[in-house]
Amino acid sequence: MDIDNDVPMKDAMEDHLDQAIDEDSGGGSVTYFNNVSWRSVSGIADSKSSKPLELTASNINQLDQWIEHLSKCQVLSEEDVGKLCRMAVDVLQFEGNVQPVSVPVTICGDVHGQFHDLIELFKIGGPCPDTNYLFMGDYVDRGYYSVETVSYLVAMKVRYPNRITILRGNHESRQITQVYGFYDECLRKYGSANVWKMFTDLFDYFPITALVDNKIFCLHGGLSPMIETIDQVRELNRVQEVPHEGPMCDLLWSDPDDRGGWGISPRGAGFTFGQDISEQFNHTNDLSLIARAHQLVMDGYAWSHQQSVVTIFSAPNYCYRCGNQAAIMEVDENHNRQFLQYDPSVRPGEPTVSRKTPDYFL
Ligand SMILES: [Mn+2]
Repeated sequence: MDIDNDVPMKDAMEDHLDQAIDEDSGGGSVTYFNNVSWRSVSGIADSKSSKPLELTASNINQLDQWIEHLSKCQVLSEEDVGKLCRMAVDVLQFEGNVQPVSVPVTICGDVHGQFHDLIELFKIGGPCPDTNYLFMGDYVDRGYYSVETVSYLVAMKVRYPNRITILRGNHESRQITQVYGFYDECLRKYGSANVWKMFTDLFDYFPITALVDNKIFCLHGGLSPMIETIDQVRELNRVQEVPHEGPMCDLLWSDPDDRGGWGISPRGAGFTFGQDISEQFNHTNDLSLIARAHQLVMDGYAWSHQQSVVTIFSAPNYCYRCGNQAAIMEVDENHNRQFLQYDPSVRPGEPTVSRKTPDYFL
């Protein structure tokens, strides 16, 4: 794959500069490509099993080979992606809408196809499966290596299902990936939309939230005016494309805000929610914290609502030009929290971008 021939990210994104870089639009302002043909590809869920995938010696051997290959930032064959996605369905379909997670665990935010920075994340946080990980979505779009990034994380999930949790972000969606890069990347790297179809079908099975030791509620976006209790999240039917509105949409799209109460989101999907909302939700559900991702924060993490909510963003120098640090949050056996910050990994041949972003841009 000759990455040098790609249109620079900067040019590819000019069309979207009217929107703030961290505020993807979920509303009707984008045009979707309705003429792509993907429905003819056989579905990855056609042979869904009635019980969770058993890790046989041959499965493990295959997965270890794929992980080794992917760790060098090399894509799997289309056939192997199909096998991987079918295995992943038989892991993820048995997880809950609110997937229980135990401490210790390291909680991570958006990655957005920045594969080399994901490898840096595992260097900073410790290798999986020695360290338990919880990723809060947005693996694809924006960066150059969405295919490698999501293939790697899904392979790790299937290989170490109890060591890594991967939630769904608003970019794990058929519609959003057609606008922000993953669809085009699949076409470029595979010559057809088949791999995109397989992954976006798989995304329907990703859990939408996780609950760390019954105390830290983790999700990509934020709260919903239609959800008061965590049990209400458990009742949702999550196996579908991310809807344009409603509770599942809100969980993947909403943002905390300085204003109290519910507000209209500038993203065109989800809501903004104030400190009163966060405090009520944490009180009702006996939580200590809401951990979420979804927004670029310059230090890689940011507190809101007097430490009721934390935002974690794990794509350093987002879009190769934002100049932000990335962070992950370690939660130890005693629920002590520690943030680990990191800068972009340096790699030859990548565009060099100033770390300093002018104020007017953000
Ligand atoms: Mn997001």
